[in-house]
Amino acid sequence: MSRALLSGARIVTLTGPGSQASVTEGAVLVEGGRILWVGPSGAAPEADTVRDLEGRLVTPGLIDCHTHLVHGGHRAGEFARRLAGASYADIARAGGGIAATVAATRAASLDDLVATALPRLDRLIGEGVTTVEIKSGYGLDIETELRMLQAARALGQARAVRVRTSFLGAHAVPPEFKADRAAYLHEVCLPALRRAAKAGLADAVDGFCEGIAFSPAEIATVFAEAKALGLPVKLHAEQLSHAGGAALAAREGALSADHLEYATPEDAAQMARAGTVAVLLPGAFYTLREATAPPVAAFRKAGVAMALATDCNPGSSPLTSPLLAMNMGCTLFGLTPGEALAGVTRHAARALGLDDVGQIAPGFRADLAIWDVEAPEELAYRIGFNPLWERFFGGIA
Ligand code: DI6
Ligand code: FE
Repeated sequence: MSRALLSGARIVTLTGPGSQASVTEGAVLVEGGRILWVGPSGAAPEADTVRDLEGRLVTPGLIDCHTHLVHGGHRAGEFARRLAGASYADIARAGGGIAATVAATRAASLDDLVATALPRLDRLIGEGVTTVEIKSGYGLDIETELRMLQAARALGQARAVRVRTSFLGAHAVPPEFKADRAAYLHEVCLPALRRAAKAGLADAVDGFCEGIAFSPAEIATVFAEAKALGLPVKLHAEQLSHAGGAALAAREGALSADHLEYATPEDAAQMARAGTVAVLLPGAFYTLREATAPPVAAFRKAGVAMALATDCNPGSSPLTSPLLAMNMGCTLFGLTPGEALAGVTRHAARALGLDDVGQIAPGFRADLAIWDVEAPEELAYRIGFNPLWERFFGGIA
């Protein structure tokens, strides 16, 4: 196997405790798609090829751990309605919102879903993303939920990127089941989940715990099925109100609870005990012009790992820039630039239950982003600027 050395780098390994983003001068040795060695350039082992990075910054490849990348249509019309004063919940109650995207997604073929998601995926990849999570949740019938997950898998074949899927059948109650929520859960959501699991289409199970979506008791039913199928869980929790999702996620040992604008210090304490990652989604906070930010200080104090993601979706977060998510995480939520970087690398890996990405250390996958910047803070600091110089996926540029 050939050994490739990247020398003369400034490396942010993200291996330190918490969210330290300290820079070390050095080299990374890659073999067989994995990192074999990290250390000072002068002490590097023999390699077949050597590339001088001339002081460029190397971070782990970015991980976008919460997206709804696969969907039909767009909702630019709703954007205009919200600007004119309608709230996200008003639009949802009037049959727009998620239901509008459900109609467009049901009408889309597998090929359509892949083709329309590819430009969004390419934007993420263009900013150094090497792992992306993609959810279902705009089908809300068995066939379309499965088709969304198939599209997500196809995206992972179409591009050099690792795709992790989450089944999100409990995203909204579709219009045809408004009068019988229990029937939706038992006749559509749970059977779809079983089929997705059997076909190997779901890596995790997600839900939307909210007044306009599902109650903690309803989500618990879905989580019980996930457990029976051996799948990890995660949850959209406390986004628009405090509905009890964060505590449920912690009780169930969820990988992550996501959004969390209305989470409390008590929720933070329970999440810390359970090791549940807080996934912060400033794109949705910004788009919905929310006034209540997630309790970052409480998460920090309790020792909850904080991840950051785009939440790329056609309604509340039409965002395809993890770098802008980092900037917003700092400016809107008060993260430090170091926390923002850990949020799209080390902690995002944890939110997906992955232990071979998100850090630069021997044994980890050689998923790397090389940036034309001097300091890691620059990644979060600039707005609308992309300094990616090169990206390695499994050691391949
Ligand atoms: N919370 C969100 O922000 C997205 N889903 C969710 O549960 C929004 C989905 C949409 O508006 O289409
Ligand atoms: Fe989401």
